[in-house]
Amino acid sequence: MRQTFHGSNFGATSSDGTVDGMRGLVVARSAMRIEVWLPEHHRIVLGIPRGKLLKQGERIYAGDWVQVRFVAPNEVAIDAVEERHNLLPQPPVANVDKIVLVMSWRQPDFSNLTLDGLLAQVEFFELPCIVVFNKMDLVRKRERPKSEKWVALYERLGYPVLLTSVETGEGLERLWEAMRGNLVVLAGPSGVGKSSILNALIPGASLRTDEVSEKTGRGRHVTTEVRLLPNPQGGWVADTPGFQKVDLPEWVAIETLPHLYREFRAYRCEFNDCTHTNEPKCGVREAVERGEIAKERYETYLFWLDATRRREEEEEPS
Ligand SMILES: Nc1nc2c(ncn2[C@@H]2O[C@H](COP(=O)(O)OP(=O)(O)OP(=O)(O)O)[C@@H](O)[C@H]2O)c(=O)[nH]1
Ligand SMILES: [Zn+2]
Repeated sequence: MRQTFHGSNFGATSSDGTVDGMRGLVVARSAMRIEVWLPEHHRIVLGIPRGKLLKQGERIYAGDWVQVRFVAPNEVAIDAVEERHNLLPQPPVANVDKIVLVMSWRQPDFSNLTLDGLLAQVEFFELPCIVVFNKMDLVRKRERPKSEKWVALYERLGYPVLLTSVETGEGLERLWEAMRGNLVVLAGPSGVGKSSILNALIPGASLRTDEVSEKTGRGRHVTTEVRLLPNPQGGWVADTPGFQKVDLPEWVAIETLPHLYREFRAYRCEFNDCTHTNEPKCGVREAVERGEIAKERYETYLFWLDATRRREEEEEPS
């Protein structure tokens, strides 16, 4: 976790010798309410943003580190928001350290197309990520070689892969190890076991996919509350899944997609804006032909490229 402070006089000593600033982590955020964890006090208090902060249009999200001071025994004023190093949208979570991308072998069946789409989103945010293949108890003996082939493919790309089963407990110790001391967001398609994993780590926890409607000063808003749950092993886990849409979202532009397949970046093409489809002297296509880039990856790339192109055409005003 980041230990430095940017552009602030955090911790400045005032004339009476007391320390002004204190750091807090926003662990719950809804339209109506902000809860702040104070590491120095080992407790969670209510956070009230200072009027100046709101006037400046400063937004506050779960995962934000804020500078606070007590105004009541269980209440702090939020004076400033520290610079965040990333912000995941929908629902917003700031300063995410790691994405745990969960897939299953069966129920639902493993889809490398879905996984590659999710990995592209992870790359877009430049987030560290681990890939979890859950429900390993459902892999039949004769399916093992096939599953091992996929594991090897993603490991070759540099993504750490863990094989787990919430049913048998296989691989969970290693997963907890990987989630320790971070702000982790679980992502993955519906039904793969994200909620079961969270519940195995934090008994009683469940992943919230519901939206709550809240009354604010400006009328009713539909917002999703985001809460960070304390990982008993250290760190935090968001109680809402990341990348809820398995489709590539609209912020992935057609020019961006080639950069989101990490192994493509090592190759040079004749054209800087090469889409790696039918351009001459395409380094990526040559690498596919030589077997250096897996054809399974290139195929999903073509699928997502086509899907992105069609979406952009639909969006264009006619
Ligand atoms: N056999 C087996 N079943 C599992 C495993 N993990 C989860 N399940 C089951 O799979 C089903 C879906 O699990 P959830 O944890 O709800 O999946 P999810 O990813 O949170 O799904 P959404 O909430 O729809 O996003 C449940 O019936 C779980 O009991 C596993 O490792 N093995
Ligand atoms: Zn190319």
